[in-house]
Amino acid sequence: MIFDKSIAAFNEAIKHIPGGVNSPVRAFKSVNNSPVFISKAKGSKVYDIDGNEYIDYVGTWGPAILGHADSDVIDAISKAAAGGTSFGAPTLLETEMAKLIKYMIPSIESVRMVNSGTEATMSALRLARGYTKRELVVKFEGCYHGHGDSFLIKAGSGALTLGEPSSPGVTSGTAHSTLTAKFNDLSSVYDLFSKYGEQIAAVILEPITGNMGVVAPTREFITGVRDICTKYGTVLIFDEVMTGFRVASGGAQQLLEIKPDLTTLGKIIGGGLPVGAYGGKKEIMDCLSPKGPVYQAGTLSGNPLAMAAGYATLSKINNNPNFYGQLEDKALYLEKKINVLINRYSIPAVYNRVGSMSTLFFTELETVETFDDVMTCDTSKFAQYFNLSLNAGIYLAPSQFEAGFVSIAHTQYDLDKTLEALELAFARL
Ligand code: HOZ
Repeated sequence: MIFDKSIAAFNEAIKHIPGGVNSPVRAFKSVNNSPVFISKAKGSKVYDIDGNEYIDYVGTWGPAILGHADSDVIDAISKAAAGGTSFGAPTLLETEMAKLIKYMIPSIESVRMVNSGTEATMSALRLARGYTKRELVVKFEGCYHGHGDSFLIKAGSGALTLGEPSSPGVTSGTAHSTLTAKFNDLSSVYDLFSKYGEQIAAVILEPITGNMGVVAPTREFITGVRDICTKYGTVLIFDEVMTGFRVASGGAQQLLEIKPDLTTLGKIIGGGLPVGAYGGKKEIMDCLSPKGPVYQAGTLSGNPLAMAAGYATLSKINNNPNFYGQLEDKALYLEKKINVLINRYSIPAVYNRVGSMSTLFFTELETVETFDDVMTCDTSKFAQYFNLSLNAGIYLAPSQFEAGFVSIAHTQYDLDKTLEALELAFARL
């Protein structure tokens, strides 16, 4: 494949944008490459400015569950845009959106729309602190909750990929208010609660991780976390920015049958536009201004274009009783065949999948269940695999520590073409 135009575009971007990108992991740094510049996307495909076509498993990092530029979503955005792009005032669609979210995720009794997943998690944490009148928060190593100061402590995603899991710029005061535990290690949570239990406002986690790659919680771990939060009056926040409407219509909490106190959402809820949301128990949500004293606001919150895109996306999912069954069939097909290839080419790797999100971990281990397991991965092997796949027309997330996504627009032909390309990559590793 030829990437000349993308290379030139990156050289130009670097002069004007820090690192040439508006979000670090996009720079392809950890895969020793320079990014492809996207010109357009439709269905399961993205196209770069050199004219290369890729079968896309990034799905704009999760939102594109219907595929790119879904015609119903585009129609909804166009109609909304014709009526004005921002009012900074209430609209009927915001209430319809809130009702639909509550219907799909029953633990949410009241919901506030914001503009990104980062904003949702920052606001949910402030709310939990305001509600409990406590300061400490527990997060898990490798879990990523956006770039709010409190969460950039042993964080996943780009922060991990680029070697800054605890970012400079976060004050020591903020860092001291964030305690870290180990995912799938309940004793690490008990240790923190035995020392600080009465001071812990919130425990936040990705109930199924995506930002250190896909790792599911054990039953013991997730029920134990729920129980200890209940015991201490700590607000349990499920960060479902990635898993919300992705692993099931009711998110990870539906699959795991665990009710958090608050849920943060993003990605799919915006149908490809910038949206986040947080919601949960009414008693907690009622602490938000103007009903309560905890402040949070935004000119573009509940933006009419974003609501239109999000509502069209969620309605389409909600109106198709077979939606998640169809996604599961596609994702399971890939999983089975990829595991055959892993064996055939004796690749030291573990394929973790929950629904339509998955990660291929390049590790000698037999299973990947913890952050320490994730850290055994051979990132240079991943980089090789990534670049071979890219050259064969498969667009994967450019980091070992991310999830890949299958959309409803991926066809059987796409899946088989993907497997052919991956087989070539495996043969060369
Ligand atoms: N934090 C996102 C992945 N988990 C990256 C978003 C982006 O670069 O667009």
